[in-house]
Order: sequence, then structure tokens, then C-alpha cells
Amino acid sequence: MEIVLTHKNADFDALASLVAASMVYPESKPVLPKALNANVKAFLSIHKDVFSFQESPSSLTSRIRRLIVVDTNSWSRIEGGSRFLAHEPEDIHVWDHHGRGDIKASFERQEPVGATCTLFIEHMAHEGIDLSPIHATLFLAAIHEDTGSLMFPSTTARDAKAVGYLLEHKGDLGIIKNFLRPAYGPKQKEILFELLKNATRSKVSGYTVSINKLLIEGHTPGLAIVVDMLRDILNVDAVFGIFNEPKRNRTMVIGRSAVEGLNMGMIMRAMGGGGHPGAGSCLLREANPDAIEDWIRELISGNQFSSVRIRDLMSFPVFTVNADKTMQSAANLLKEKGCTGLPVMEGDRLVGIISRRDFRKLKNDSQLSLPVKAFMSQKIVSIEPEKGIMEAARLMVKYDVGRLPVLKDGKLIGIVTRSDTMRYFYDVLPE
Ligand SMILES: [Mn+2]
Repeated sequence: MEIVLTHKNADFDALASLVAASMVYPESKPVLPKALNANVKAFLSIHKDVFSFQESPSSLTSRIRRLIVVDTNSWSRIEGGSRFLAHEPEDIHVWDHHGRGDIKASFERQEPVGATCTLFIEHMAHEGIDLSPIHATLFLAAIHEDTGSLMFPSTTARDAKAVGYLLEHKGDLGIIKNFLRPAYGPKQKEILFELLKNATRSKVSGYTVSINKLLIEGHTPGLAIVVDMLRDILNVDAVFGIFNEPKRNRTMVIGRSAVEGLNMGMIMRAMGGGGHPGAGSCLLREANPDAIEDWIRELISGNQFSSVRIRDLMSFPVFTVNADKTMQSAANLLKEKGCTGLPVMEGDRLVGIISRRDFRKLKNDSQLSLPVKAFMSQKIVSIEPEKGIMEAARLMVKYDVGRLPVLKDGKLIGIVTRSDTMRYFYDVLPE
């Protein structure tokens, strides 16, 4: 026989990929994990008769000829784990979008799209496999959830095309809306309020981060939605919930990131969990919440992910002008270097910025002989080299400046301009 497996704590992408795989491999039986996310459970409870699953894989007696693994590629995320290998499958197929794992597959469709389901939809469209509106709705829910309704940075054009295809096949957005917002009940409200009361906020490597620890008792579904809401309310770059459950000797860590430079999936993978750039989680055994907090801080500041920093983008050496030089010499320098502004120095101290705009303050040409310090802008908005690109963009918008001197320990080491940031956003960053 052939069976399809997916990860525990199944989300909509896991469920949708499970169902899609059973359509692509007609001989196969999908195995539903016991641990399902609350919203998936709710969806299944009213769609019980539509989908059929192989309930208990542990009682399988017949030989498993082929294993099809979807939406994960690591044994540790599958209920029963690598024990399935004991059945000596001839064939293992993996369909996933998470990047490298430890399952050795004979066939692999591993592509960096927003949802695994997208890979199946493309395949089914190509093969002309028919979709019912209910299937289209389930697949639509998967892409919506995994891409944050096409808003997460992991979203690709292929996901958007798949959404279009599913809408053509009568996927129902109204139904999805009901299920993607999982139950926010009194217990979740209590946790959210508790977290808000003690919410911390600190700077780690230039990111505003809120790391929150909470003791929880018993089964508490919907923690992810609480962390989502907390991030929205606090409006920080990233938020972490460390939920310690002493009775069961375990700690659940859930993270959400709203900035590109802070990749939540990478942080969680380093902690033995998983996720995407915007969202991730991990489950730790017998962990001490304070130690976990330290670990998270280390992972963020350890520069373990290749986010672009100001030091990678800035121009240097910087052309500067001395505060006592004349406006005429500043004008010559601007023209010669082809820049729109220059840092103004007194010795090695940055004292201002002179830009083309400041020349409008000149009343007549004779003032060109006056010193730069008479016309320069003394409002210096600077940035540190370890900051991220979004911080630079934020400062430029907030203070309406087109360039930021880069200061390290008070010393001018470079300059980053509006065109540097544009170049980054439009992906023509030199290699
Ligand atoms: Mn997924």
C-alpha cells in the first residue's frame, strides 16, 4: 500500500497537502496526525464525511510500498517518526517547501513557495485533475494561512496564481474567513491580557523585540493566535511567547516576525522547531524559560541569518567637507563627486550635513564665499552599521532625510542614501 504522512500539529497546508497527495496518488491513503491545530480540527469536524483518512497507522499490517511525505521533510515532525522505515518502503516521495531535512527521498519536489499546497495545485492543474469547490476551499485556506493571505515575505507569484486558480474553481473565501481565525475564547483572552500586562520590549541587534514568559496549565489551544494578536498590539518587529508547562515538563515557544531581516523560521529551526520567515514555533523538553529567553537573544544577535545590514550597503570612504570651507568649495565637491549631500566635519567630528537643498538658503552669489557651517543642517540623523535596512528606511521617512551618516562609536565610517535603500528593495544589490 501507499500512505501519505504529514507533520504533527497539522495546519491547513498540512491537511490540504495530505488531501491533495491522495488525489495525485490515487492508490494512496492519507494518514491524519492525532495532533491537529484547533482551526483544522474545527474545519474537519464539519467536513467529516467529505474526506476519509487512514486512522491508525500503528496497526498497519500490510507492507507499505510507498511513503509520501508532505509539508515537512524531517522525521521528528511526523507522528511515529522514522519508525515508518521499518516497513522498508521501496519509495519515499517528499513534497515540501521548508528547505533541507533529514528524510531521504527517491523523489522530491522541494521548492521555495509559500505553501506546499501550491506545488500540488500546479501539478493537478497540469494533469487536469478535477477539483470540487470543497477541495478548492480547503486548498485556498492552506495558501491563505501559510502566506498570511499572500502578505508574508515567503509568498511567491506561484502562490498567487494558485489562489487565482482555486477561486476559478469556486473556492469559498467566506468559509475560510470563519476557520482561519481560530476560536478566541475566554482562556485565550485571559492569556492575552496576562501577556499584555507584563509585556516587555527591548532592542536586540537593532530590532524591537518582545519576549514574554508565561506559565500555563493544561491543554491550551490557540496560543499562536494570541501571539499574533500580541504582535499586532505591541507593534514590535518580533514577538516571542515562551509558554512553560511545568506539569508536563515542556515549554512551547511561538514567535512572530514582521521584518524581513529577522527570520523566525531560522530561529525556530536552530531551537529544534520549524516555521517560515514570519512565523515559527518549537517545543522544548524541561526547559528553563529564562535560559530560553537568553537563547533567543543570542540567536537574534548572533547574526545567524544572512540579513542585510547597513554595513553591507553603505558607501565608503565618505566624501566630507570641513565646516570652515566655503559654500563654493562645497558646491564644487558635490558636482565633482556627483552626490546630493555631504557630511560636514570639524576635525573628525560630524557636525552637520550640507545638501543641494541648503543652497536655496543663499540670498546671492556672494554668499558662496561664506563658510559651510552657516548654511548646513545641524539636524544629524545617523545610523549604526549593525542596523537593518528597514530601520534606515524608517528614519529617512520619519525625518525626511535622503542620507544617513553611518556612525560607529561616534566615528563616521560610511553613508547610506535613499538610492542605496532603493537598490536593495529592488534587488539589484551588487553581489
Ligand atoms: Mn506549509
